[in-house]
Amino acid sequence: MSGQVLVLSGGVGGAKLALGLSKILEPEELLIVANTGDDFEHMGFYICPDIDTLLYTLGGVSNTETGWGRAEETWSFMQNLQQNHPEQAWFQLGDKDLETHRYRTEVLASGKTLTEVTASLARRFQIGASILPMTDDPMQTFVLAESDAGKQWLPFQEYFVRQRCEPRICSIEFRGRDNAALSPQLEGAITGGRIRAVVLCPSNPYLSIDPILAVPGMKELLRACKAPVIAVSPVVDGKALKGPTTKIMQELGLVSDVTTIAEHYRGIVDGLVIDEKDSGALETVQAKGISATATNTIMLTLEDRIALARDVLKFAVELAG
Ligand code: FO1
Repeated sequence: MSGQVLVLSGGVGGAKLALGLSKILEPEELLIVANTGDDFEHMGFYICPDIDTLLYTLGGVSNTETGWGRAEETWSFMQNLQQNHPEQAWFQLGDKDLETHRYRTEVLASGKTLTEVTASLARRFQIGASILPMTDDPMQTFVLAESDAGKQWLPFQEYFVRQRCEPRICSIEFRGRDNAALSPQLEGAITGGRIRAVVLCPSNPYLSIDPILAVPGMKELLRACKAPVIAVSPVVDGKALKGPTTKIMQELGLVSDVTTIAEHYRGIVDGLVIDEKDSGALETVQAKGISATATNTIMLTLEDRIALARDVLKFAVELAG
C-alpha cells in the first residue's frame, strides 16, 4: 500500500507510536504533525516540548525515563539557575536540551518559520520523517484551573509542570486559534493526494490532539483526504497510561473509558484501536459508527511500539478496502 501516513502526535504517548511507525515506514512515507499548544517562551527561549519529544525520540537521544528532554544530560545550567534565580527553576532545562532552545530561538528571531527550524533540527538528528508543527502561528493551550486560590486561566506549562497538574481543570482553550493557519507545507502534504492513512496517536485527546484538530481547516482537510482516520485510545481498562488524562476526564465530568474516547472522536475517526483489556467494549464503539479493533496498546518495549504500528497500518488497509 503506497502513499504517506499522516500522524497527529503530542506528548510522550504520541512519540512512542511515531517511533514504531518510523521503524516500519520509509522516511518519505511518514509525516508527523506535532502539537504546538504546549509551546511557551521561558527566560527568552522559545520552547516546543512536543516537537522536541518527537525530535529526541526519533533521533534516538531521548530520556526514556521521563519521556522528555535528552539522555545523558548534565544540569550545570540548572544548578546555577537554582542558586541565582530559583523562581525560574521550575522548568528543568538540561545543558544539551538548552542548545535546542537557543538554536530555535535564534533561527525564529532571524525570520524563519517554526516549520523551517523544525526541519533543520530534524536534519541535525538525522530524522528522515517529516516533523511538521500543526501551525507556524502562536496557538497556546490555556486551562481554566481551580484551586484554593480560586479559578484562573493558566498557560499549559504553568498547569502541567509548575503546578504539577494539581488544580482542577474546568475548561480548556486554544488562544490564537482564530488567527492560526496550517503551514503551506502541512496543507500541501494533506492535499497532495498521497495520504493513505491518518493516525491519531494515544496522546491526551483534550490537551494534545484537540489543539491539532482545532487549527482552522484541519478537520475539513482530514475528511477531504479520503484516507481512513484511525485513533489509538490513550485509555486502557479505565486508566490513562501516562499523564493526567484520567484526572482531566473526571474533572471534565467524563468517564475515563474507551467509550468516552470513541464519543470524543466520533465524526472525526473511522476506526478506533483499543487495548485487548477493553475488547468487551468493541460492540459499544462499533454501535457509534466507528470500526474498532483490539490489540496490545501498552508500549513498554520498542517491539511493542513496532507491533502496535503494524496493527494500526493493517487496520488502515482493512478500512481503506
Ligand atoms: N515536564 C516536567 O514535568 N517537568 C519539567 O521540568 C519539564 C521540562 C521540560 C523541558 C523541555 C521539554 O521539551 C519538556 C519538558 N517537560 C517537563 C515536559 C513537558 O512539559 C511535556 O512534555 C509536554 O508539554 C506535555 O506533553
